[in-house]
Amino acid sequence: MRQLFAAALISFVAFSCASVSEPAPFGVVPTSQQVEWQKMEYNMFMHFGPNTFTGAEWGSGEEKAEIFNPTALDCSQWTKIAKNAGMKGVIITAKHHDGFCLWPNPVSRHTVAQSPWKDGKGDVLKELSEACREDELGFGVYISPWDRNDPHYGTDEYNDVFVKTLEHALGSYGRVFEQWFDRACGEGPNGKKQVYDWVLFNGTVDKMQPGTVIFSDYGPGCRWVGNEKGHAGRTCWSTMNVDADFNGPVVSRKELNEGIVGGNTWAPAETDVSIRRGWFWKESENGTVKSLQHLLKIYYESVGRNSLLLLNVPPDTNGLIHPVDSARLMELRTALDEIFSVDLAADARVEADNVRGACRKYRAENMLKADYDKYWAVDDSLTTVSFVVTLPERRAFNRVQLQEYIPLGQRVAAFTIDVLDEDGSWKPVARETTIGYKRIVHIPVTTTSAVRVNVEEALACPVLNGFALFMDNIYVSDELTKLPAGEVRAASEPLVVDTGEPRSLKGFVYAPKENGEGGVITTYKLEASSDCENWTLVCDEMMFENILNNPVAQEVVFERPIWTRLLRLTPIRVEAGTGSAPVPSSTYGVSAFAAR
Ligand code: FUL
Repeated sequence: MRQLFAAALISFVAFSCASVSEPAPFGVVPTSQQVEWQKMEYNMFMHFGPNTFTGAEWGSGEEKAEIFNPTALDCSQWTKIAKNAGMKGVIITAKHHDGFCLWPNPVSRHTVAQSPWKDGKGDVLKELSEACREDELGFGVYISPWDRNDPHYGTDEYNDVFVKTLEHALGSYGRVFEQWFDRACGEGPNGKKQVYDWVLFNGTVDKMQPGTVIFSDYGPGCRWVGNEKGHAGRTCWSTMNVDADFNGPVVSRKELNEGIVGGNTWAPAETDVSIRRGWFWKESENGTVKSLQHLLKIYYESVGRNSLLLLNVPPDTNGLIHPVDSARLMELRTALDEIFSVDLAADARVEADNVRGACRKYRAENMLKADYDKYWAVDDSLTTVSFVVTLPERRAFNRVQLQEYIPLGQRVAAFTIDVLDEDGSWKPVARETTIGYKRIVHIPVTTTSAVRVNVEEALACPVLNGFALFMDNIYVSDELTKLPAGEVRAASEPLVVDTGEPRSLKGFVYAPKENGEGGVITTYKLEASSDCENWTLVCDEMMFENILNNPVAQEVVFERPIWTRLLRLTPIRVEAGTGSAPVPSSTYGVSAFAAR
């Protein structure tokens, strides 16, 4: 009789579950390639080309191909380091704004084929794509539409040249997981104007590499996070608005940073940031490699905020990753392993207020299992719901990790976390907004036996596939806030450096205030004087390259030293800074530029 009853019960559960439908996808959802892309979490960006040899951030396009001559280039050194660092893919600047191609592009006369490297027979894309395959890493390419070398740039023909460039780069080296379109252009008001055919460009990528994730400011595959400092928004939606011609609409840096709730395209944020001050390797920046603490902060504010981290590690003039950078990457890997190796909730029990159709398939325990495609879901009618995770004993932790099952869309708009106090009451420890693919919430070190997560607002019934608890004993401080503030003054005033007596000056450094207060000087004139009265022009209409996107100290080295006592930098163009970037406002000041 008991057996009969059990059989009846099982068939009842089976019958009732069969009638419970899976949650319908909500809004726009990722393609399977976008889901796989997001699961990569942490990739390597590599800026390499003529700038590596000249020290420029934006090459003029007039550099001679002869300068590109790495003495010991070894792509497998790069991929071994990326792999050991825990990264899953590599994206290289196949063509930066100076137009130089790291592969023998048949429609360009400014490539490795014209360089002395390997007697013009070398091909960085070939070597790197092979090394990526060997080390099971994704291979991606950055190909800049802005081209300061190509003679067609600024004419209708350029778009066709660019399409041929794409076809060749994307058709010659096997699978490409991401195409990086940098929309930067520093031509200025009097420069060349190129109307890009984005429909054609994106269509070409789709034709050559179906499903490849296309990066640009807006997407359509993934979007720029709105700053080059390494911070996604604390609120971070994976949706954006993209027009059919891929030309906008114009979105603010805040919208890039936070996404647009209910946007028409799935275009998650990609956080691109350099391990160094600039994007290209410079001997003088070997001492600026970001500290472990800084990199951990970036990791938490990108991967931990529903974004992918694309960390730039630029090879040096030998064609190798410098030991300072690789050592730091290994420190980061060790720290991440230590923080995330023990999930303190792995052996917990979970009980939710609601389980979809009371069906086992959607049980809350699914959140603790490694199977990505098993999730906890609730009834369609619910957009507020809680679950309680009970630990086998009291445990200490300071990170709560949550994951939404993004193949069905991003839904959660607000949630809180409570912990069980010793007196039996629930104590709130966090109030946040979005979750997305992965959210790592920082809470003070807390010792407890139970955690409660309350979804307080959602666009549709929540669907979560991950919950974990970690103890981080390594990331202790936000060292950025400790940097001394410099002198704050309006960027439009001339900046004068008096070195006290005439001497040989090799160059100067200009550092804008990091949140852009007072504006950022983008173009300037420089004069020199030995008596403070008679000024000689050193250079005019000079540009601080990429300074709006990456407003860090810029070092300008003169072609030959100047004998002078004073330098005067007069701003020609001052532009609004990236005030929306969520960095502490007192991080740096506008410092007067200093002679070296
Ligand atoms: C920017 C470019 O202008 C920089 O040079 C760099 O490549 C960065 C990743 O994107 O927009």
